[in-house]
Amino acid sequence: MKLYQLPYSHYSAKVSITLLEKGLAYEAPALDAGYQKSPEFLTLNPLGKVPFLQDGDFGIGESEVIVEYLEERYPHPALLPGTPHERARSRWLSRFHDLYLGPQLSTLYFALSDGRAGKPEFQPEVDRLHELVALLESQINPAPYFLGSQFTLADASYVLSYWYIGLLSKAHGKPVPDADMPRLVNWFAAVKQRASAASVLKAAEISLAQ
Ligand SMILES: N[C@@H](CCC(=O)N[C@@H](CS)C(=O)NCC(=O)O)C(=O)O
Repeated sequence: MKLYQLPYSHYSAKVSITLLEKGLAYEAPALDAGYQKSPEFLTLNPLGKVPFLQDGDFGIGESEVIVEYLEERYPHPALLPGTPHERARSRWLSRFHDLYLGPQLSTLYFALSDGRAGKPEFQPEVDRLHELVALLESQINPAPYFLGSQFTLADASYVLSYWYIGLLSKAHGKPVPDADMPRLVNWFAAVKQRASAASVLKAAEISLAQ
């Protein structure tokens, strides 16, 4: 399998963690930032976004679609819980990440280099991140993972994004204190022990330090 990804992309991290958790062998070529818009890549993924997975002659984009595909195609170990209610809950958390928290983190990330950071008119975007973190905090009760003792796709979604919550809220001058997200803090303490999460976090740190 070949995963087109960027090590600092929170959507890519979700797929890398899923592949690692399932013990699936894959290659991840080093890509330059902006490779997503190259003609070569656009023929694979016309949306021009990573992650994109090539599995034999089958290629698919969009992180959540990719991990759901992997779950169906390679069901062991399972990364969705057993009951319909739990599965819906896991998917709700993944959806909340992809539609709300993830894009807000992207907004804050790009603002650091496009001149918007620090401007008074940008402050609502920073406040919005705090609101989304509070909302997420109100929706979880980790034990130690979001759905209990089983690590699921929902957990995979948030590993790199949790790290970005700290990094970006601080960079924008309004850190989210641990006291505002005690459940997430406890969740991350468990999640970062996993080899999959540790390796993806390390790769992101290295790539952002370059
Ligand atoms: N909904 C997409 C979002 C993917 C995404 O936004 N990827 C970013 C990197 S984090 C990207 O490739 N952006 C390039 C662009 O939009 O031009 C997913 O879940 O895969």
